[in-house]
Amino acid sequence: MSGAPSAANGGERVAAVLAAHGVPALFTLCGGHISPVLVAAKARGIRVVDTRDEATAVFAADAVARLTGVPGVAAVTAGPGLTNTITALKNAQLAQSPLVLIGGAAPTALQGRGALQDIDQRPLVAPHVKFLRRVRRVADLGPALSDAFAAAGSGVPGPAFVECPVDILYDEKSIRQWYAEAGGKGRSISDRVLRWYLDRHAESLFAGSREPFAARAHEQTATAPAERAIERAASALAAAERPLLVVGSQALALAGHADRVAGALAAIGAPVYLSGMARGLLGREHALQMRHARRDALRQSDCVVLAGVPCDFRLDYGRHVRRSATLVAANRSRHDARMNRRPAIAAIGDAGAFLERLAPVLRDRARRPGWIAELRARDAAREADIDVRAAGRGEHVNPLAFFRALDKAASDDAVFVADGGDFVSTASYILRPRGPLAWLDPGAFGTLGVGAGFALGAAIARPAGERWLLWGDGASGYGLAELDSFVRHRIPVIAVVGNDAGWTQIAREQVKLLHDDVGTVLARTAYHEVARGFGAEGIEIRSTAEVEPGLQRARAFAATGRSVLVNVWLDGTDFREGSISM
Ligand SMILES: Cc1ncc(C[n+]2csc(CCOP(=O)(O)OP(=O)(O)O)c2C)c(N)n1
Ligand SMILES: [Mg+2]
Repeated sequence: MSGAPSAANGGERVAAVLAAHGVPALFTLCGGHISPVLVAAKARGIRVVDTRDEATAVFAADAVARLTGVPGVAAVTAGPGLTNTITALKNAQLAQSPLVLIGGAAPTALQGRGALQDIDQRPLVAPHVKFLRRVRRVADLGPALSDAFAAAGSGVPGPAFVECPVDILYDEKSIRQWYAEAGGKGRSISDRVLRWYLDRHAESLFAGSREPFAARAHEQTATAPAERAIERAASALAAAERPLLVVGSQALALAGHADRVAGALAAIGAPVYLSGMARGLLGREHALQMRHARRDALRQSDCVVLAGVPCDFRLDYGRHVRRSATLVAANRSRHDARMNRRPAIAAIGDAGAFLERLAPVLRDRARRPGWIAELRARDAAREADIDVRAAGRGEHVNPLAFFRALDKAASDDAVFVADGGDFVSTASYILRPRGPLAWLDPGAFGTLGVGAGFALGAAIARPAGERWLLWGDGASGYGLAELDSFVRHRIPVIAVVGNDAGWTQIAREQVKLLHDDVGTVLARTAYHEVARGFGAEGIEIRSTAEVEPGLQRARAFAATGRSVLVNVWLDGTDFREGSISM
């Protein structure tokens, strides 16, 4: 708990609640409506990270939330500041990532009267958040923000929005003076009525704001599924010949429990596929972790546990799981647990807590060495196949060979951020995240443009360690201007642009089906020179021989606190042939 003097202005009240929750940074792009929030946050020692696009600020808050389990926070100005966040808000909602968005708004007395940047923000934001509060009194600001934190992190996590009109953020004296001036000095009856009205209005804005105010912090908690469901799941796994676990992002919603969830998986002993934020949970290598041919394994398995994974397009709407298999779904969301396919056992509650509870009940009864060996052999065969493909040489750089080299070069504390099409899908098969919470991708919304914001968020959540921002050349266009933010904030990021001069993931199918590449072609742009313009380092890699030295130079720059962009000219590959997501 952290207090604030009772006369605290609105901005200070907001900052006090952020401080009480241990918020490490406030991501923003400035605007007159939110200035008091930024100034008060800085005064409280909260790092203010200003970006070049409001979407970046929200993506960064999303990444902080995913890596720490505590809602990330962004503040944006009224109107266009807020409209620019919508894609990032939706992405966080679909990824079930808890964040708090603070939005400015026109002065309360002028809303709906044509004030600057004044729009009705509720209908715009409401579909994308799980909590929305339009604050109208200074005294309500602190409680509204505390409630936003509580809502964002509880149940199925997601974004929360608090609208803070500018006239409740400044101090009472300034606002009263402002309203007095707005009332003018006219002597007519209507002038006097206006002044009376504005005086009453100011009175209501500040009502109760002289009472003592203390910021409330909300603890993140999670509900574990019912004991009965855990016991039934344990019995089903113990009876299975080919048990299989698929663990997804939601199992890591309590980021601080990552090691405990990893320990539970090791103790359960069944083979595991990790997806989304759960990638890397078992480290770079683990005897139980399989990386390839998930579909085949799912089709073979007679008991599948989906821990925090819905049956959406990534599991072919549930069709990857055999009809006769016993399906166990552990999920905070009742809807997600049942989507497209009714599980035999629905364990409603935190998926990580489910695994933690399952391990001691199951003990070692689901360890099947023969089945594990079969899957291991298939994994090894796929790795050997990748090696063969990685050995192929063309004019420029083979993407598979590139990621094999990057996997060797990156440090043990590296965090990888994936933003793009085929280039990053290839990365997801080859790069091995080093440990828990060391891989960030957009999630179910498949949003291009998350990368720069995610890298900023990762830098705040994990100040030590390398940050690799893997960009398709198409995707890089959304975030290149943030190299400016990396440089200004002295946040070293190693950005890698997979330059195949095109939106290849789309071109691949479009050309095959429609025989035209219209709209999918880019140039071999000199992205590394763009980076230099922003004050970062730039490295160009055009051939295989340049890959290893180029990566080592990039790491050396980052180690001295500099950001660097590595522009890699890619050759075509058929590695992603046939993969299409709808
Ligand atoms: C915001 C957004 N716009 C468009 C798409 C559709 N889309 C998916 S992958 C892709 C191509 C990405 O190109 P690039 O980043 O260069 O990666 P590549 O496939 O070429 O490796 C596009 C346009 C999307 N997912 N998100
Ligand atoms: Mg591309």
